[in-house]
Amino acid sequence: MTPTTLTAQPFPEGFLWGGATAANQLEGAWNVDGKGPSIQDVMPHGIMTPPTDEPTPDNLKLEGIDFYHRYRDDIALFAEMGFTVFRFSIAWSRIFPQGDETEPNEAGLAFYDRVLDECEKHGMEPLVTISHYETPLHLAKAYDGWTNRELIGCYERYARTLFERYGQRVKYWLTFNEINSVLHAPLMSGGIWTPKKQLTKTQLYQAIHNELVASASATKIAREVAPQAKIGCMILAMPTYPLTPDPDDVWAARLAEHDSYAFGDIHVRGAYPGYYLRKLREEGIELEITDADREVLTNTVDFVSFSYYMSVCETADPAKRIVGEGNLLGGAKNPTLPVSEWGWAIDPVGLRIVLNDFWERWQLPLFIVENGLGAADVLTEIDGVPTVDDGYRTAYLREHLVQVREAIADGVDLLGYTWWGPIDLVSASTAQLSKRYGFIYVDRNDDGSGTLERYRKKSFYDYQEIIASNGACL
Ligand code: BGP
Repeated sequence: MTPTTLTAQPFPEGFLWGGATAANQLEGAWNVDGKGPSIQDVMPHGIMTPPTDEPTPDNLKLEGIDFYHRYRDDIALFAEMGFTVFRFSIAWSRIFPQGDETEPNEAGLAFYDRVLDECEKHGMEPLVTISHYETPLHLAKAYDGWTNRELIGCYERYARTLFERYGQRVKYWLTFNEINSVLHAPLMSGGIWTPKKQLTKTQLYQAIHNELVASASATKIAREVAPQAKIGCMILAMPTYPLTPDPDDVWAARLAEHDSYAFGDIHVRGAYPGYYLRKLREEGIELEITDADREVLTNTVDFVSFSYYMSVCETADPAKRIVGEGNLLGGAKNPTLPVSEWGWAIDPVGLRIVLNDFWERWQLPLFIVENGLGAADVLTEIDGVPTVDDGYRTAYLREHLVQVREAIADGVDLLGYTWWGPIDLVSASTAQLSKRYGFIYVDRNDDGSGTLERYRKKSFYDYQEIIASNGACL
C-alpha cells in the first residue's frame, strides 16, 4: 500500500458531481434566434491560426454538436450518469448580439430558461460561466476587445441582465473562464483583435486590468441583484515544478506560478499583490487604474474555481528548456511524466498539489470545474451496440479522483468536480472534434460529416458508478 492511500476519506455529503461545457464548443446555431457572431465563429482552426474576417463553412463550431436543438436529450443523458451539477456558459452574443446594445435579445434569454428548466427537472445544480471565450465579434473588431475600458460597461450590462433573469435559479456563477489565459491567448480569452505579435505589453496588461475590474464589478452587481448567488473566479491552474533543485530554477518556477496566483490573489484579496506591481514596474508597464477601479476590486469572490489538465516545469537556464509540443502555454517538458496524444502531461498528483496550494493560499471553498482527457476515440461495437472502449479515460478519471479524495483528506474544502466535455464537443485549441473528451460519443467528424447521433462510451458507466457511490468505489 502506498502512503497516499492511508488517509483516504470519503467525499463529503452533497459533493457536486458533473460535467462542464462552453456554449461555443457545443451549441452550434451560431446565427439562430438573433444570435450575433462571436470571435469563435471566425476561429475555424483553433488558437494557433489567425481568425478569418467572416464565419467560414469549415468552422465546426458553427454547428457544434447541435446542443441548441438537442439540449433536452443531452441533459437527460447527463442525468442518467447521475450528475448533480452541470456547468455551461451563456453565449454573450445570444444575449447582446453586438455586445454594446442596451436591450437584450429575448430569444437568447429564453433558450437558457429552457436549459435551466431541464436542469431543474433532473435535480441538477447549474453552474454558469458568464464569459467563456465568447466575446461578441463586434466588441473584438470595433473596440479591440478588453484593451478598451468600454468593455467593462458592456460586460456589466450583460452580467446584470443574467443576474436579474436567472439569479433566483442559479446559485453558482463564474465571471470569466480561465481569466489568466489572456496572457497566452489574447484573442480567445481577451477578445483582442490586434494580433498577438503586435500587441504591446501595456495593452495586454490593461486588458487584464479591465477584465479584473469587470469581474469584481459583476460580483458587486450580484450582491445587489441576486444576494443568494455565489460568485467564483476561474483560473487555469498549471502547477510549475522546478526542472532541477537549483534554487534559480525553483525561483523561475515560482515566478511562473505568480502569473496565475496574481489572478486569484486579486479576486480573493481585492488588490494587486506586491510581486505583480513589481513586475509591472520592472517591465515599464504603466496602467490606467482609477480610484474607482481600486474600490471595485474590493468586491471579492465567494469561491475559487479552476481547470486542471497538466503541470509543467520551469528553469532559469534557457538551454535546458525543452518545450513539450502540448505545452501551448509555455513551460519546459517534465521528463518524468507520460503525455496524452496531444502532448499534455498527465499528472494526477499535480491536482492534489494545486488543491492544497490554493486552499492554503486563499482559504476559500474550491471547485474543480474542468479536468479531462482528450483522446482520438474509435467507435466500435460491443454486443451489437455502438460504443467506445475507453478504459484509458476511466483510468485518467480514477487516478485524478483518487488525488482529489486525498486532498479532501488533507483538509481542502471542495465543492465539486465537473469533468471537461462530458459529451464530445469541439476542442478550443484545435477547433476539431477528433480530440474527444466525452463519456458520450458524438458522431461528427473533423470534415463536418456524421449523423450527430450520441452513443454511451464505456466510461459513461464507470463515471455513473463513481457518482452513485459518491466516490467510494474508486
Ligand atoms: C480549457 C478551456 C475549455 C476546453 C479545455 C480543453 O482551457 O476552458 O474550453 O476546451 O481547455 O482544451 P482543448 O479543447 O483545447 O483540448
